[in-house]
Amino acid sequence: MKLLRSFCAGLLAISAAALAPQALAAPAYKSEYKLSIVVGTSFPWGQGATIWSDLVRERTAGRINIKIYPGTSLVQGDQTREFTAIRQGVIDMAVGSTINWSPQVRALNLFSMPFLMPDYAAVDALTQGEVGKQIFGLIEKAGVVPLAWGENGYRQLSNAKHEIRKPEDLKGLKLRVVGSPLYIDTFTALGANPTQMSWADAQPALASGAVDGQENPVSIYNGSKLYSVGQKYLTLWNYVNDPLVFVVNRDVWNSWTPEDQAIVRQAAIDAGQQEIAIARKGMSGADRSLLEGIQANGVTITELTPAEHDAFVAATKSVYDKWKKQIGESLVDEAEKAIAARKR
Ligand code: X2X
Repeated sequence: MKLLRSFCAGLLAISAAALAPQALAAPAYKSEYKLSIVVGTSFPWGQGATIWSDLVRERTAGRINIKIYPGTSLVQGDQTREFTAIRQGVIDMAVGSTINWSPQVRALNLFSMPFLMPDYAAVDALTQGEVGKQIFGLIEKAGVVPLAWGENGYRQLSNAKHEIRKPEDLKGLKLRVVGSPLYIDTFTALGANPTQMSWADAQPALASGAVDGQENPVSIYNGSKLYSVGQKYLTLWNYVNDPLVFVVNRDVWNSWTPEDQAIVRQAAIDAGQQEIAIARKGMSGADRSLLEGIQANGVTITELTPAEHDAFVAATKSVYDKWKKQIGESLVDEAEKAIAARKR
């Protein structure tokens, strides 16, 4: 017995000695951290990533140095693989779209539920409230550290064929959609012919006329100059909004000191707030400069009457009901309640 005890103690001592140097050594910082975004740095989304990177560099006195990779280039433009690449460490950090990560984090489909969020106050009620916290918990559980929310924006419908005012106008239109099955369901319910492709592939497909139209926030439509590839009809229907999430790979996060973690988190929150303000500029209230600029390029901008809007809601109701079950009724119920109780 005595012998066994001393043998075990010996083993423990050996293994402790073997582990100690590794456990005690401070993890090394990388000379550069790769940050992924889908679009370029001139878009509100890319500006948010730039603000975050700059704040982190400044506030850590250069200890954390971030390089931005636009065009989801770290996964060859395949934006629905971005989340997995962050989890695996191919990507260190990202400002990513809820749509692109929804194949891996089912709850993120919430924001793509047709006509769930009628206005910005509704978006904020979700992202800045309890629902947002729950979703961050799920992202964390999926292996990535979420820090703050940003916004790509309300997604609007453009096409090269004719004005769209009612669901019937969508009949037979070939539309590029992002890689989430919920979008296929929504546009199929509306009678269109949706086809999934990455944003990298979408732009040449629009230019060649391989597809008739697409849906994206006005900032992306305008920044990508889609009016110059024949996308002359733009319907503002606010059917979904696409929040962005500022995240870090878990191992990278754990390699930073608590002080640096706090700096990176606060910088993400600050950058997220600024980015949301940039994303919402020029589209409503007194400042409609972005829309006016688009109109000046010969684009017909269509805004729906309440009755026209309701026809789209009715036409997509079955999709809403189906996906409420897929996402989880309790989360969607909570979201509906938070929206009903929002401050306007
Ligand atoms: O692919 C798109 O439509 C874009 C750029 O908006 C996203 O990444 C979700």
